[in-house]
Amino acid sequence: MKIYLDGKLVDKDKAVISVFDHGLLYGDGVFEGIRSYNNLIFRMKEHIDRLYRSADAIGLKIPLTKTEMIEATINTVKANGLSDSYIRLVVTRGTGDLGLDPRKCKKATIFIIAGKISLYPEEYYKKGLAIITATTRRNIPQALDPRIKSLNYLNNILAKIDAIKSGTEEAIMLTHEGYVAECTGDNIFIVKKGALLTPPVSVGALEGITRDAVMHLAKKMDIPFRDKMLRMEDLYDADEVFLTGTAAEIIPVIAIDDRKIAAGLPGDYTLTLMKEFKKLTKSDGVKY
Ligand code: PXG
Repeated sequence: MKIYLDGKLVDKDKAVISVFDHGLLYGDGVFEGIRSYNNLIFRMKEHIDRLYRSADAIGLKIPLTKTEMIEATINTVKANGLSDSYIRLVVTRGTGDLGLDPRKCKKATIFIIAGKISLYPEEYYKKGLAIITATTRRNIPQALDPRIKSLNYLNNILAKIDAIKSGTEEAIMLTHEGYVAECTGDNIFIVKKGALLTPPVSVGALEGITRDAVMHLAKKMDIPFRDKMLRMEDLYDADEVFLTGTAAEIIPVIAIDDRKIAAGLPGDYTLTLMKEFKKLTKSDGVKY
């Protein structure tokens, strides 16, 4: 396996960074998770744009232009001979010392890993997922905006532990005011009376690229779509619920907190969107 590290492609066991890197010491950095299908990198530009937006939001200067970053990403996937892959792009504040001061980090560290990911076992895509509401609330935007895809994922990991403790795979995270925000690594949608609803990102959620792709598909398919502040009652009462994310793609949810959603089976809108999304990933993307 070849890893891109600060301008070079190196073997996996040579891809090492300093213990003084602030990405490791403080979670001070940003990242992206991108997928390629059939030698096509899905929504590459959107992911790179979000990476630079996240970096901007934490005052981190990425020492590559977007074009250079795209080139480095393509070279990394190619070097690993993968036609279907999961690409992890990471930019940290860089090597500093034992102190928060980001000025001690003279140059950002950049690494790119191209490997494989499968988040949920295949059976969940057919049968649907049972999830819970986490007791851990989502970070408030005024403290750490969930729109920033930072390396500081402890908020999400604590909610993931809530999910695991209750024997499920994923958890819904509410805002401090009790509105539905998103899941630990996925956005959430509901279908109600033939319309697709999802929380606005301003509530405190990541502006998911899969979420955006689903909104485009809904438009193309003439499915009414709105973003709306949602409460748990709206979810319990929904006709369908599904999650979206680069790793998960689109996955049906059939129960929340031990309550069945409608008949407790993946719904028609969800199944249709899953099919259309699969087509999109196979035909749309940056070729390599
Ligand atoms: N919310 C959060 C908090 C995420 O981390 C999403 C929503 C979905 O966004 P995209 O742009 O991917 O549609 C994410 C993304 C992993 C993994 O390793 C997690 C994500 C993406 C890729 C890999 O678990 N989450």
